[in-house]
Amino acid sequence: MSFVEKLRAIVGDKGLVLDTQEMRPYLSDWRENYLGAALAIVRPASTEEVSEVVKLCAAEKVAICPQGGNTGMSGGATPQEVGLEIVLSLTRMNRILEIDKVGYSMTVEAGVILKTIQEAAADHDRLFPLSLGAEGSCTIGGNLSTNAGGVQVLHYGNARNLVMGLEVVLPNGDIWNGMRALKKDNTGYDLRDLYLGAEGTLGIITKAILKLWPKPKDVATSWIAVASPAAAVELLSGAYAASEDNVTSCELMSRQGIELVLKNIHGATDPLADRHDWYVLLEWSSSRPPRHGANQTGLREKMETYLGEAMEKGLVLDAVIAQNETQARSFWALRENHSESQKREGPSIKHDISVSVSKLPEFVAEGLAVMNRVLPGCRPVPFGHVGDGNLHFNCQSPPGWSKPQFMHHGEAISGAIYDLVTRFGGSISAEHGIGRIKVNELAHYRSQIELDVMRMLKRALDPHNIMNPGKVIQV
Ligand code: FAD
Ligand code: 2HG
Ligand code: ZN
Repeated sequence: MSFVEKLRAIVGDKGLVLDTQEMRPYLSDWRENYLGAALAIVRPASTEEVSEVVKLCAAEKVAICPQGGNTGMSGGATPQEVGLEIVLSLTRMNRILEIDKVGYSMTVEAGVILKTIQEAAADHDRLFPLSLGAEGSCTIGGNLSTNAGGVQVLHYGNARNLVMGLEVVLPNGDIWNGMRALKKDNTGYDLRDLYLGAEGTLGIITKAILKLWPKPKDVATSWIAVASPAAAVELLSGAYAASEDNVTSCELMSRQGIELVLKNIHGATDPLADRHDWYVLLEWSSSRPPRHGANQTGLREKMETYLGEAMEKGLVLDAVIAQNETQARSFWALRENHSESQKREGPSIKHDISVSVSKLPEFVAEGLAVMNRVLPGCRPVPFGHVGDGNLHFNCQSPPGWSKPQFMHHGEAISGAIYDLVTRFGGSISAEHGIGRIKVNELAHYRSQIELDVMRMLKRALDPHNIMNPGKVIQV
């Protein structure tokens, strides 16, 4: 029997994509940086099928590229060009298996779309707080494998903090059952943490037990013009106490980014009459319903008072607080459409960096100068999660440039930014992971000891290097 026929025997016709046209969407990434090739797209329907497929691949030394919603930003879900791998898509494993309302947990298969999880939690008066622009198409398996961040990390933590148990198929096909709904567990090394953020290079996440939180009942969202990133950081710093610890999002954007969204996204509108250089989207939420009346205020009133005081101090130049959910959503659309509008505008280079929050303003000033020095005429588009010190310090090509023309300068621009990040004691990948795009950078910017330990782990757990080869670390 041929390899493909053996695969068919495990997953059936429904679980196999061989047609060239149908395979195409699985073979390139969201950013269209890579176009890979594969022997087949394999779509198992259960953990047992994943295990059988992996056992077959281990026996025949065929490499596997795990894939969820294929929204990753680092090329980790795209197979290499040689065409000797299979893409193992988890998208048929899309069942929510249990919601434990009392225990605040949800058990899911790896291919469930993030938005489906958020909605299921809300239907049970609970919150699953992971929230990001790709939530309508990314999967929880991909979120956990990239240790995704998003817009509520400053309050709830990133994906690593939102999960209790995992089930993983190991590179030899064994199934590790770590499906324990435990908030505390010190029994030896934490295997769970090993697979979170491993980008499919150590095994395949097939199930997870997620943590839930109370559903917010009082939400205040504002769109704020600030003079500088320093004002944004100071505004956030004071907001923690003013909101009584209810800051759930704080996102920074520049006028350049807003211009791109207004130009490229149908229906986008500027909430403020005048143009400003910098904007903050600030959201406070609480599970306590707003109580109005004598000496009782909801978050909206508290936010109004806080922003009024900040305006008197010169921290805030102008601001509008959303009066309803529709208006809040329109503010969020301006923020969440940054990636899409950059894509529509033309070629861009992304830097998914972090530095400590207090150093962020200085980093931005130096980073903008660096970009303009390396490529005069390029359009810096810094935006992102100011509360995490994590900015997408992106660079849009000068207008009208082709991708090859712009990418010619990619190494010089990124090298200069990563050197600056290193000088600031920051990280060259705060959210999107290493994937394929930053393999050389990881090797350059992490210490020899760290690289040696990572390599030892990879070799021990995946001795034949069949799990997503060429991603994260070269062995
Ligand atoms: P994929 O892209 O399919 O895969 C990502 C990586 O995980 C690959 O290395 C893949 O091999 C591996 N993988 C996937 N599933 C499994 C599995 N079950 N087991 C083992 N390995 C697996 N990221 C953020 O962190 N924060 C953001 O705010 C954010 N916003 C985004 C906005 C947009 C518009 C887009 C397009 C992307 C954004 N991302 C963001 C990037 C991306 O990391 C997330 O969308 C998401 O976590 C990826 O999930 P996915 O299912 O699409 O994974
Ligand atoms: C976000 O925060 C994502 O919107 C994507 O992480 C960032 O496109 C980007 O650079
Ligand atoms: Zn982000």
